[in-house]
Amino acid sequence: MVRKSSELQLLDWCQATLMTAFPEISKICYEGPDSDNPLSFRWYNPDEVVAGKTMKEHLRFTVVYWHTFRGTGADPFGSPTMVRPWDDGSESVENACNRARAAFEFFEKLDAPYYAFHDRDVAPEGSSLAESNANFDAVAAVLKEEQQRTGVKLLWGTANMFSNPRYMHGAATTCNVEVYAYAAAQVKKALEITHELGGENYVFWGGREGYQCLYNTDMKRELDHLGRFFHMAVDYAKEIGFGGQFLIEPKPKEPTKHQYDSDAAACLNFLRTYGLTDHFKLNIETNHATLAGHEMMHELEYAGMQGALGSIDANTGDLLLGWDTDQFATDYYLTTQIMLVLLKYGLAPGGVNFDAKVRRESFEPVDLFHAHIGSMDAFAKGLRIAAAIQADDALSAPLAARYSSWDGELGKKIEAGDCSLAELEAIMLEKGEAAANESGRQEMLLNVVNRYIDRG
Ligand code: XLS
Ligand code: NI
Ligand code: NI
Repeated sequence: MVRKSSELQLLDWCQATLMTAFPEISKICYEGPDSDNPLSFRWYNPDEVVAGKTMKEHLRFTVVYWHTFRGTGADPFGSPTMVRPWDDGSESVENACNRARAAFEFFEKLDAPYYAFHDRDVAPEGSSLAESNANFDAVAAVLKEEQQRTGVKLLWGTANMFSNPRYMHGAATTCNVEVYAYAAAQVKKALEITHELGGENYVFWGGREGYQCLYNTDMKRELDHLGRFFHMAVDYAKEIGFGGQFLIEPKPKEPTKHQYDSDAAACLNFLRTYGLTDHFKLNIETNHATLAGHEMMHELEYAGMQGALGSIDANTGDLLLGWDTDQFATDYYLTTQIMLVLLKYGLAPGGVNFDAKVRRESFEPVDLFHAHIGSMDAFAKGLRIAAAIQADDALSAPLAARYSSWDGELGKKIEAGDCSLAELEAIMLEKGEAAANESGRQEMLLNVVNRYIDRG
């Protein structure tokens, strides 16, 4: 049974290594929708085939290292709250290695096939770049060993170029050329380790790439530098034979007032301007979409329709708050909408990456399981619902019907670029008035989705 946190705190990690980091928890299994066991899956049945593939293949669930193994529960008003018996709280390499073993026990017990990290999540920053690189190498050796032992794979790696004070003005958009060089070195190393660990993607989230004030910002110069930086990363990946997908993660604000990669449209415009569209796709995050004033489905569709949907950071925000609360998503409407778009465009080599954290009040290790289980189930249920909607053409048939006037001769001519304003004017002068409109049937379609949600 679940232990009380006070008991867990008493566990000495030296003893715990002989035992386990999560001694009270065994592997989480699928028990079906009627199960009352909170430590079981009710909808995520990894080997069940839905829409031609197993759920495991569709969903590619990923645990993030930063929130799940480095999140402390600290906020601007209070100190850390998390109880993590395997972590001695130090910045030593030894502690980092212990933590890595605890993390893999978690991935294994949760049956998560992937994980993702920043360089500085997994290994402590040293007092020089060389020392940081050596620390990263030492922990990467343990990660590799654990990957081999468990079969858990690396979805993506990235470099944290925002926490250290050197990055106060940004990394690839900094006004300080040596900080830019330092960031380049950090990405070079993170690419090498991601490659070494068989990472399937490499992500750039803008960190502090943006501005607080335009009076002190040369926007054009900063964006040119960012474009150069990405080209150098692409060249280096080629040089070392890293074939993973590069991803940019849009976010409109936080920590800067304006982040350059503000939304999918801004990112794609940037990639096109700097000749990078062949090398990058997007990693779309729900909470970032809503901060940008978009629905997640909008951002996914916008990226997908341009062949640029790479991966998702699966979380949710609080619509009453204006910042990135990174909560675990459990809303079936949201997961259904996400899965409708993912079924349309596909997700691999991306994944459903839980860039989400437990609330600071949910401080016990078991809460990490509850959080992931709930969201894995919500995505699995969303997949089932979306697959049923898709199989019945329940949304696509009315959608096609709505545009059917474009399937006639006139529509085809316009779409083929074969028409002028004058020709269209001639047609309408002759007809005198356009054909009558038909209802958009929005309310009916919302009811259709509800019907599929009811059936599960
Ligand atoms: C921050 C981002 C971050 C990225 C990885 O808001 O979501 O967690 O996913 O750098
Ligand atoms: Ni993210
Ligand atoms: Ni985020």
